[in-house]
Amino acid sequence: MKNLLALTALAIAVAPAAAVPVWGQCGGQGYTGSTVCDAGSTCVFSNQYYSQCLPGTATTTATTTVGTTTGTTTSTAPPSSTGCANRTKFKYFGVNQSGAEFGSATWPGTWGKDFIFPAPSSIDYFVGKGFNFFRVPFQMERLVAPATGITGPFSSAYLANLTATINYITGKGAFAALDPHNFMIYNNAPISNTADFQTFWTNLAGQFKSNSKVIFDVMNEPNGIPASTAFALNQAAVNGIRASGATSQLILVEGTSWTGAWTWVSSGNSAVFGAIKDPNNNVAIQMHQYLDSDGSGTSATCVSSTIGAERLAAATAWLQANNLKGFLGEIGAGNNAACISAVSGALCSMQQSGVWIGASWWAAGPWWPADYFTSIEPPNGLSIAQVLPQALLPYL
Ligand SMILES: *[C@@H]1O[C@H](CO)[C@@H](O)[C@H](O)[C@H]1NC(C)=O
Ligand SMILES: *[C@@H]1O[C@H](CO)[C@@H](O)[C@H](O)[C@H]1NC(C)=O
Ligand SMILES: CC(=O)N[C@H]1CO[C@H](CO)[C@@H](O)[C@@H]1O
Repeated sequence: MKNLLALTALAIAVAPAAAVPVWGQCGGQGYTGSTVCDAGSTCVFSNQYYSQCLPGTATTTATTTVGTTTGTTTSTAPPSSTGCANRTKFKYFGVNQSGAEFGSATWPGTWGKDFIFPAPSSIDYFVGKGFNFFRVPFQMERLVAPATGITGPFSSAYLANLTATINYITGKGAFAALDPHNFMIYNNAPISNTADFQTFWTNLAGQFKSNSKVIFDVMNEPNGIPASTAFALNQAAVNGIRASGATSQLILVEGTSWTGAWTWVSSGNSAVFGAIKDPNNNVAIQMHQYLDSDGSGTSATCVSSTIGAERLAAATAWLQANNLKGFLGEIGAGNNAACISAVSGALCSMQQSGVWIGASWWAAGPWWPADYFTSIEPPNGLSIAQVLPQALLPYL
């Protein structure tokens, strides 16, 4: 009801100018532009500061049932890609494969007790569905021991298992992203030495330089550091990777503040990451986005059925304005109608934007508890029954 009143008020207050394209802003406090959306989309109240043109016809007070989950939701986003006109498919689409980074701060830890590598059967499952991307997190301290530091030699046993996983994935024709899942923290201290970090990446990329299906994901979710520091470390890594002779593979850089898409501007990342330079011109900006109220990915309740597209809108506009490519390395949400619509809306907005080249669900992995709300580990992870067929497979 509140939504309808807000829309009515907006329509009266502002004389319509040219229509707003889908996903554009169409209202909000201080907004003076058009409140009329292009044909096929509707102006939907998001919050007091923001209304947005979303695909479809407004059903802001309707009760909608999506798929087999019943529930009351204010759905406007399409439950499948059939409602997502003129989309461009992702080049990379898949899941995170969690396990090797488990057992945080247990170094080196014991295989099978503190950490594990992804199951080949799980990789087969997703390749069989048509996915072609896996993000493989690992813990740096297991690869390069604190005793010798990040420029030291690799643990041959951990590297061998990591390489076996990567080679298994790429042997199936899919892409594998190497993901040091360290938040820009190593051995309990922030990574700050750009030269050392560059050397770490020259060494690691050197191990994989002849595998064209490997992707280098510089660092998972830096946080607690200025955007400019995160940028300098990422730029050093790009330089180090190319210096190793790995000149063709995609590199993914991540900003501070957990590389959140919805905080890309407020974190300061937007002010610095536009300057990223890759001599081989194959770099993309990796961002993460969860759809719960604090954006942490810890609650199965989504803010609304349209929150996915809304939280990505500013980041998408930044990518477009800076002529950069984006990669949504983590998205995850609950197994319910509102979240399924929100995820679908997010992926639709990305595929319509022309600037997002990939996405991956958080997460598969053999050790997620049965009730972990975004587990997509086959056969029974909670995201398998509904999220997978209704919100992910339509965007292949
Ligand atoms: C999709 O693209 C075609 C061709 O450019 C265009 O005619 C059509 O209007 C577009 N549809 C929507 C819904 O944007
Ligand atoms: C590597 O994997 C094998 C099993 O395939 C296991 O026995 C070994 O402990 C693992 N080592 C490390 C360091 O992961
Ligand atoms: C929802 C979720 O599990 N998010 C996780 C994403 O990855 C980071 C790093 O492992 C975790 O801290 C989050 O909990």
